[in-house]
Amino acid sequence: MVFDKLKDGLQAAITTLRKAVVVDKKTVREYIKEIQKTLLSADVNVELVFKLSKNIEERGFLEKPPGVLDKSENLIKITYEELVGLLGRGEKLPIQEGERILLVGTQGSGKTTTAAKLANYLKKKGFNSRLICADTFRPAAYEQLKQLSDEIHIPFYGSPGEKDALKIIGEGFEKFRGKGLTIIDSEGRHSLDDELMRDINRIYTEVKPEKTLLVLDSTIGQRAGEQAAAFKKACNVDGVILTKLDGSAKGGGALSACATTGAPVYFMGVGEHADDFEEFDPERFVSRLIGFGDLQGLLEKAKEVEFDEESAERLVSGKFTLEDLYQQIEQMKKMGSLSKLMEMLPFGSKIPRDMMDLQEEKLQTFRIIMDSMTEEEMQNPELIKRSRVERIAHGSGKKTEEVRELLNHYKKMKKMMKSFGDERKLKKLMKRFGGVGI
Ligand SMILES: Nc1nc2c(ncn2[C@@H]2O[C@H](COP(=O)(O)OP(=O)(O)OP(=O)(O)O)[C@@H](O)[C@H]2O)c(=O)[nH]1
Ligand SMILES: [Mg+2]
Repeated sequence: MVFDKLKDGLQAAITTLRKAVVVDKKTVREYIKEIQKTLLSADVNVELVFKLSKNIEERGFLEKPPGVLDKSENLIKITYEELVGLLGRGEKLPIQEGERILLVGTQGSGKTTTAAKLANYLKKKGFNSRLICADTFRPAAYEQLKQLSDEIHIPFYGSPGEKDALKIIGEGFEKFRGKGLTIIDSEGRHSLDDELMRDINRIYTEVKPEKTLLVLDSTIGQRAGEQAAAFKKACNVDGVILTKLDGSAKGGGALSACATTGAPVYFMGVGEHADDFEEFDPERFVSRLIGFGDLQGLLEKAKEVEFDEESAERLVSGKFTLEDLYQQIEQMKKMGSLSKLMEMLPFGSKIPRDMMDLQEEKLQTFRIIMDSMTEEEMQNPELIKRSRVERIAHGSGKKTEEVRELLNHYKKMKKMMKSFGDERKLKKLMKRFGGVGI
């Protein structure tokens, strides 16, 4: 798995912190020391590491934990925020059909592989990707990209033997007649020599690509920052794609150095295969490292839902009414798929699948049925016996079996809620995330 070491280090520090009986100065310092050690071993710049640990320490002591968070949870939240801060802003690269994307980078950084990965990724996003091999330096460049294009079924243009990259690019555009989205693979040389920069500058100036992306090998660690700065002089680098993060122990250094240089990392290569390619989102990334479920995704989703503390209290104490179920269905509509949301929660796996997979349509039916119930029935569903079932079915235009199905679902949910009652965590999480509609 990508970033195993970094992840293991951070999670070990967090586990130790969570196990501490008291969170005093000593515990906090030890926790921070562990975080420092982990970041330094991932090649994050020493100054950055010290700045980050100072921030965690100061905020950890100064800030009053918000809401229901305890001290150690607050420290984890602060660590999360500081790490995200270290890795940049996390904007998405805006790409449009018809654009030309030039890939640049030093030799072996992964340009050709990345060209294919990016084309494949964008194709899956619905773009008409095309590839052009404009590397006239490496003898086998044409064959390499052609083969990759064939594998992923992407139209390709190249001209083996042709020495003028600009000519090839022009012919490629002519062949594709400006249709689709074109990704151009360019030459790479050993180091940041003048010739490479001159060639890249020439291509950049003549082609005027809408996007220029720098492909950087993450195994060079924090030196990625220098490379980004050097390329920025030769062409207007819009962003960075970091490669080989799968095997790199120095990925943390490369990522943070790019952020410091102001070169946003948009994608990461995490293997040799065409699918080993991911969008880089600092918040999501750090959530994964810290391992607190997908914290960020959950926060985003729960943002739209207003928190109702009273209802959270009721749920965990087992007083779960049909009214609560109704509210939850309403909330779920706002939040999208329940199963997606539950996957993000630490205890999500404990929820039976059939409960998570309730169809949208079924929920709608349940809502209509509940609209035909009296207030008394909503608050006290145990009252609903046979004659009431018939009345409700008739009133809502639904079948009696459907009314019974709703009642069964309600009973199951109530039982489940009760079982969460001992789980102090649920209450806390619900408060923190704004009353997740289970
Ligand atoms: N493990 C791993 N290997 C990668 C990744 N990206 C590229 N590689 C490998 O790195 C090597 C170099 O990749 P290329 O795509 O040929 O690099 P390049 O920048 O085009 O090289 P030149 O054209 O010579 O400048 C190849 O063996 C790739 O398979 C990655 O994300 N993970
Ligand atoms: Mg290449």
